[in-house]
Amino acid sequence: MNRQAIDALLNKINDSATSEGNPRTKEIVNRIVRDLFCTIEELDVQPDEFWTALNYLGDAGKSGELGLLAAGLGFEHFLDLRLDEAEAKAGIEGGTPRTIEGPLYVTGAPVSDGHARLDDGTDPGQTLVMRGRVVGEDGKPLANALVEVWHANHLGNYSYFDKSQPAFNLRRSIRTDASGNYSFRSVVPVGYSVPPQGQTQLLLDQLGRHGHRPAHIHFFVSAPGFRKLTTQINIDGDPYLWDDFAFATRDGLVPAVKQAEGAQGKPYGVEGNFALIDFDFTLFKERDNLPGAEVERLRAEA
Ligand code: MBD
Ligand code: FE
Repeated sequence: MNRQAIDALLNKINDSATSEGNPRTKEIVNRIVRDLFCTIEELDVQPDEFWTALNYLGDAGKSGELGLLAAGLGFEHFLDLRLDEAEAKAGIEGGTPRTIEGPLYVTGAPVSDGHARLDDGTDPGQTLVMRGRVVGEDGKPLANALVEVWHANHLGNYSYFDKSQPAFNLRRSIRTDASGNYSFRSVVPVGYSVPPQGQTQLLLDQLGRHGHRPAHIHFFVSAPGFRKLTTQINIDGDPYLWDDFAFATRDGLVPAVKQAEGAQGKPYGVEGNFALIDFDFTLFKERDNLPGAEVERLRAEA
């Protein structure tokens, strides 16, 4: 089919609107339909291939894997890079890099002042203490900033989605103290892998790709008047550190994991050997003329 014939059909479809609708939605959907028509034409996509794809998306939706798919196909990282670019244009550069939220955050985790313990003592992973400060771009500590943290257990599974774990296991919100300090005690996580029998893995197989993430810990860091930071740190040494199926590893997000022991653990109620990570988060002041850093998306609520 030639380009004019495709354009004629697209015009017919677009012109079938009888009310204004939502102009933004119209613009985006019309564009996507045009791009897909062109893909079908240029790649000679057959009807059975088209219906397979449509049913695939339906199945991925039914099994709750669309968020996983968005991460695995690189969309979520792409949105990060676009926000980075908008910030760079507004003069925001440096500081703690952002990286993707992923689909496994749950709202409503318990809030603690200064310090929290995330695990319930049953996880066989190595004890971990992570600590640091939340500072502004001027390096001044931010008291009362909120550090929301969530990560997987020793099997790479997240509470709430993994019903075998207690509510809010390995999920907490910590308010920084007067000096901008936060700390938490937990266990060293293990990398996540997409469900091996799920829709995401099905597509990854077709693409010749794996569905593994390196071990990581997620954060939202926020304070009034500052741009919300969505980020993660990675556990150094993980075989998938720079081979993340969601493309989220970034320079500046791989802190040293120190081995600590004895009196060092005392402030955190830890005895014996443990892993210690020191990490500061830098927040930038909110500015006009810049897309918000707070992303609205449907999130699980426990
Ligand atoms: C995760 O834990 C995650 O962080 C992402 C981005 C996708 C799937 C699982
Ligand atoms: Fe994760």
